[in-house]
Amino acid sequence: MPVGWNFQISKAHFIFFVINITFAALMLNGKKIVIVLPAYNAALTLERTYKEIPFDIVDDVVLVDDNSRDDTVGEGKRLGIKNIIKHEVNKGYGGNQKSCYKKALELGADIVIMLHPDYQYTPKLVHAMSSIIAFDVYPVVLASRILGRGALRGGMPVYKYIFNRFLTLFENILLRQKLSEYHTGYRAFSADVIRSINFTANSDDFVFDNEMISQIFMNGFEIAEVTCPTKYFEEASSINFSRSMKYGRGVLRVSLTHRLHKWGLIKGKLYAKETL
Ligand SMILES: Nc1nc2c(ncn2[C@@H]2O[C@H](COP(=O)(O)OP(=O)(O)O)[C@@H](O)[C@H]2O)c(=O)[nH]1
Ligand SMILES: [Mg+2]
Repeated sequence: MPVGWNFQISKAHFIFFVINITFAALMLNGKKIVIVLPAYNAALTLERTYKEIPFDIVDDVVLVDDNSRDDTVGEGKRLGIKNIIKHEVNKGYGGNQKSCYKKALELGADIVIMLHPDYQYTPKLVHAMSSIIAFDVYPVVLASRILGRGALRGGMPVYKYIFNRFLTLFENILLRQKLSEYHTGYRAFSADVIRSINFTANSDDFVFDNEMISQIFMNGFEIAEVTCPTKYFEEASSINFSRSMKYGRGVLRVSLTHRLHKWGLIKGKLYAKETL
């Protein structure tokens, strides 16, 4: 009977409509948000970090274990994390993030948030950071420990604070930007930004983070910052003085390369237009 048939269709439409509305309400402006956790010996802090993730807007979590010596993977499975990647060899912090971003793009993320699983940065800022991107205010957001006054009070070692300030000043001058810091491990990106930069060309070491910011600015994107509390405790910090020095030298190199490339004096290999 045509009338009954029409009624059936409209009922189906109605259900479809309700489901859509429900999903849209659970998402942030219809955006798929994926949190990536680059992990190395994070078994002791993973649960605390994971439990604070706001799953009212976060759709997926990716845990990449860089061949930890502890049972980070077992802990991730116990918590029910669906996307776990284990590196069979230790690739380094940058190598870890490469796997993170590839997987997040594969999952169809619109917004990707990189959060250290060492519970150093509060997941409670995920809403704020995601909103800035989801509503097209800025395509990248960094959670800055330096914007407020709490970095030293929160336990950041004095030498790290001084290096942070010095490297930030140097980098701001050479990149002609005005960030409060380039060294935070808490960052949110629109997936379009990640796709537009050749992040696979970056270092596998800590300087990866800095190279990524340089590539983002080189491609003409703007970066926003939100104030983030600083928390240093034993399990949250393992980088020692000599590794920090190595990172610092890398930052100086990235900043100089950025400027020389901008002036057209060299061709920086990180800025070649090879995208995923
Ligand atoms: N993949 C990988 N990650 C590492 C390694 N060493 C440290 N990390 C991670 O890099 C991030 C920053 O290191 P962390 O010691 O917390 O630095 P800090 O908090 O700035 O003092 C953390 O998420 C660590 O788990 C490593 O050898 N390989
Ligand atoms: Mg840390």
